[in-house]
Amino acid sequence: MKQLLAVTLAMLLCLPLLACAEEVTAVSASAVEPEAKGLRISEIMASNTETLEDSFGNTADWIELHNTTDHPIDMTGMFLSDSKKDLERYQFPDGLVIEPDAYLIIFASGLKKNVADELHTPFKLKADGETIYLMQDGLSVDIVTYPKQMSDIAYALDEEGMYSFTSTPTPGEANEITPVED
Ligand SMILES: [Ca+2]
Repeated sequence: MKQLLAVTLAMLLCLPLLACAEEVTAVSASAVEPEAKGLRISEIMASNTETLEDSFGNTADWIELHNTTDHPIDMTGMFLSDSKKDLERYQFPDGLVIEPDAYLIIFASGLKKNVADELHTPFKLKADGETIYLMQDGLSVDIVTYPKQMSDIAYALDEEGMYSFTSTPTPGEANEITPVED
């Protein structure tokens, strides 16, 4: 009887500890989410020959971001990269804000600096496919790995949250998925 009591007591004592441990785990899990969660890499074009021109008249590769949240997102301290070994290849300008449901275009032109109001990353997008990382404080906000791309065909997020090829590129606007004909 004494033994049973001891076991019961031990269990009773452990219960709050277990509950406590669970709570701590939950808190730390949510704490590792980046502040900019909900900012998506919504569309890319890795082989742009006539879809969109930058201010130089060049048809550089481009990346579109979409703020899918209902609050503005401050891009200060955020990065884009195409290399897992260097996740901070391109840093967004301090104080740049993307409003709710707004889009932002970044030219992956290979230029070393932004030009006026235009954003340019020092890397280009490989048409054969690669991975793009959107980072904040060492945490991934969004990552897209894309396959081999076709000229002037965009790779865009559809309404189900899946990426599809589309022959209707929409840089800076809501995506439109038009299946590519063979
Ligand atoms: Ca778009």
